[in-house]
Formats: sequence, C-alpha cells, structure tokens
Amino acid sequence: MGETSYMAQELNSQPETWREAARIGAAKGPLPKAGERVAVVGCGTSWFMAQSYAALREGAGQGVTDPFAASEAFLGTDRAYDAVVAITRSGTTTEVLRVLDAVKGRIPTVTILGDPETPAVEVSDETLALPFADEKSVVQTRFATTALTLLRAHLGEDVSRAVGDAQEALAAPVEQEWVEAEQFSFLGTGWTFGLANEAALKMREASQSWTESYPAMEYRHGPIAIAAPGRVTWLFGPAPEGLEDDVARTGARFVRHARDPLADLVLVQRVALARARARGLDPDNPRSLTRSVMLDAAAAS
Ligand code: F1P
Repeated sequence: MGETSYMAQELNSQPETWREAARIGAAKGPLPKAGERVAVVGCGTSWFMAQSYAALREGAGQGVTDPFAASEAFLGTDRAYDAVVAITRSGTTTEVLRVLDAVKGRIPTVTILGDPETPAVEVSDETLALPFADEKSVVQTRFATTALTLLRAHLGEDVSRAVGDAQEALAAPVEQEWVEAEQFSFLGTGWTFGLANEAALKMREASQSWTESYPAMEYRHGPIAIAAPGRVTWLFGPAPEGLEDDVARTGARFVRHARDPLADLVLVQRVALARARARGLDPDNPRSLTRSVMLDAAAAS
C-alpha cells in the first residue's frame, strides 16, 4: 500500500503516458475520420472515457458520436453508424466483446486496449494498443486518461497544456478536508461530464466513498439537496452562472480548478488514494471488484 501501491505508481506516471499517447493520436491511425457516424462503447471507467470522447468529437464538428455502456448499446441498422470505437483496458470485458462480435462484418470496429494479447484483438477489425499504459492495479487511472489523451490528440487538440497541468496536479496539495469529507458530488458540462462520472467512480472503487455525479446544470434540479457542511461539490471545467453561490449557500465546499479538467481528474485520483489510505484500504484490490468483468468465465466456474 502507500506510495508503493500500484495505483500510486501508475497514476504518477500519467504525464509520460499522456505524452506518448499524444504522439500516437496525432499520427494517422485506424480511428474514425471526420464526418463518420460513430458509436463508442465501454464499461465502467472506459464507458466514461467514451462519454468524454463523444462530446469532444461532436463538439469539434467531426461527426455524430454516441457513447454507450456496452451492455446498453443501440447499434441497429437504422442508426447507420460508420464505425464503432471500443475502449477496454483488459481486452476481456464480456459486454464489450459481445458488442464487437455482434457488429462484426456489418460495422467496422476499432478497439483501444491496454493488453494486446487478449480476445478483443480477435474480435476487432482494428486495434490501437497502449501496453505502456496498462496497469496492475484493479482501479484504473492511467489507462483511461491516456486513452482519452490519445483521442483528444487525434481530434486535433494540442494536449501539451494538459500534460503540464497533470504534472502540476501531481504536486498539488491534497487538502485534509477532501480526505475527511463525508460525501462528494462531481459535476461537469460537455466532455467534462464523463470526467465527473469517472471521478465519482474512482472514489467509490478505491475508497468506498459516497459519491454522485451529474451534468452541472442538472445539479440544481434536485441533487443539490445533498450538499451540506462537511460535503464537497467538485466541478470540472466551466462554471454555470450562479452555481458556486448556490452551493456556497448550502454550506458545502465548492471546488473548481483552472487546470485542464483531465489533469484535475488526476488530483481526484490522488484524493481517492489518500482516502483509501486513511481508511486502511488496499486501493489495488478494492472490495468486490476485479480487473475486468468476465461473465462467461464466471458462469463456467
Ligand atoms: C472496465 C471495468 C473497469 C472497472 C472494473 C471492471 O474494464 O468496468 O472500469 O474499474 O474493474 O472493469 P475494461 O473493459 O476497461 O478492462
């Protein structure tokens, strides 16, 4: 545990893995071209990266991009997708493999994965392997953010500021108030909503914390009732008008940083790790979780 945990080592390596991903993303590769209609699928963390990518791609005017949890993907012929992008660190997640298998021969697929020696390779038309970002910790940190960095670079974004901000986020103080807070609500708009979902999941997985996540403009439509002293509302990206004041009135702590939102997720990963440590939990082996959900293997055993 502690600094020697895989989670700590892996999350600390993010600036380097992002740099490498930026190089790969900027090169011409098998990812969808501008104008193509794309469905992007994943489970858990990978689904949330799919959400962020979809919002970024559509926002950049590069074409319709729909994110789906792999188990809830609508990929019927009436939707006329030109490509399916799958994101999976393990390459073994059952629901992702099922989607890839179901569309085989009908819609071209490209899978971004951590481990290239896995069934996802067989079932995908194309793959983009990021073995340098694969992880030993069950809790994903660098694979997810590295995959998203690659996708940002592929969309034409200059990610050098994000890399610098990640370095800074690794050195920023983790406030004791965040380690002790009773509850966190994470908020985002556009592509940062996926980051909010991922921040909330990270905190649950690594530290069994009570967390929620919402599109920022949805927060006032009910969820703000949870905000109270001793709780934190953490916003990624631009702040909707008046939201900070509305949260302040509840007595909850409002957190928003100017750094690149993906780099701010790195700080949340560190908060999750600090909360795990404070509770005596092993962040590499969270309760009830495995590196990947393999339903067929579970059924066979
Ligand atoms: C997806 C995933 C993880 C989650 C858990 C189970 O894995 O849902 O995000 O933390 O460990 O698997 P993958 O398809 O990206 O390998």
